[in-house]
Amino acid sequence: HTRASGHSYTKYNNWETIEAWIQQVATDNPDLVSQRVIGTTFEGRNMYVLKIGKDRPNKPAFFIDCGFHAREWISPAFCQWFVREAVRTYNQEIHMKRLLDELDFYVLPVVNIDGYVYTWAKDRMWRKTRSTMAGSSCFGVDPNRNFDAGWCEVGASRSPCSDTYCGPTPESEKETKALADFIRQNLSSIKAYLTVHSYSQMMLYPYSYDYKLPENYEELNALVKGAAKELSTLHGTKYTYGPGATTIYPAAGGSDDWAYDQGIKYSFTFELRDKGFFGFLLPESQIRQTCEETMLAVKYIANYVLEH
Ligand code: ING
Ligand code: ZN
Repeated sequence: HTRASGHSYTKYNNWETIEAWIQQVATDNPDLVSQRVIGTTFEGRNMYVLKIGKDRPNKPAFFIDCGFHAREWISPAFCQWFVREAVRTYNQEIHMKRLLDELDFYVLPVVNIDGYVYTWAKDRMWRKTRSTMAGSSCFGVDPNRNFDAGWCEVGASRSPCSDTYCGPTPESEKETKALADFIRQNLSSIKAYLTVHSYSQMMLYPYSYDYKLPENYEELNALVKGAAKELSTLHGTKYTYGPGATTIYPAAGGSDDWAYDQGIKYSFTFELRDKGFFGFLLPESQIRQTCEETMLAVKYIANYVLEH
């Protein structure tokens, strides 16, 4: 069922199609899915969060966002896939039923909508938001350098023309402010945070803004080690894992570090396929396999979170 005109889970969908799909998936699955607008982007587009789970009081929650960086198209594709698999398998798989009976998933399918639209219309390799700055002719802030976690201290730039521009202040972007406000408002229920990026096949956890390790470092490492092993069982895809600073590069202002410091002890960044052959231009023919294997990792982590 669940169809919005032109929408496909095995193609990259433009924002108009994703927005119609959000309405449709909520309308078609009223017992499991609800939708709300958590803010608007710089250019005035609605930002949506889908809540997926069986309605029950005092449920813990798992927050997942996609589409921080405009050109990482596999990321929004994964969020759409996740929602479809959740509603499709609820009545077929005891594991998914248990997850949705006992957890709520908040899914934000595209954070940086303006940037995503820009990659469809003008520049496929755009990364940042599309905000304008007084005194600069360059556009946009890197949303993953814009959170208040060691803000702009390392791996970020104060130059508005840089691709890693941290912005004039933390949460200067309407998009990051809306996301941070939503998490602050739901902090008592949110037990896990996952932000989905591409590419390089990595599972990262805090910290990226510093070489210090999180207090539950050993637990997080064992957890992503298990998730990476689980992911690899499907197609043999290899993921590396570890703290952001030493596994990918030191970078301040990222959302996973911020969420962790808010008290969300299970906080991750996934970097999906591939390892650079196609890079951001991952062919549509790889959407299915990428999303299927990533589902295994996300379900593995969700199960763990549920039991702890
Ligand atoms: N990688 C992330 C980036 O924003 C990252 C890596 C993760 C940085 C967590 C900081 C914190 O640069 C991509 N591909 O965007
Ligand atoms: Zn990214």
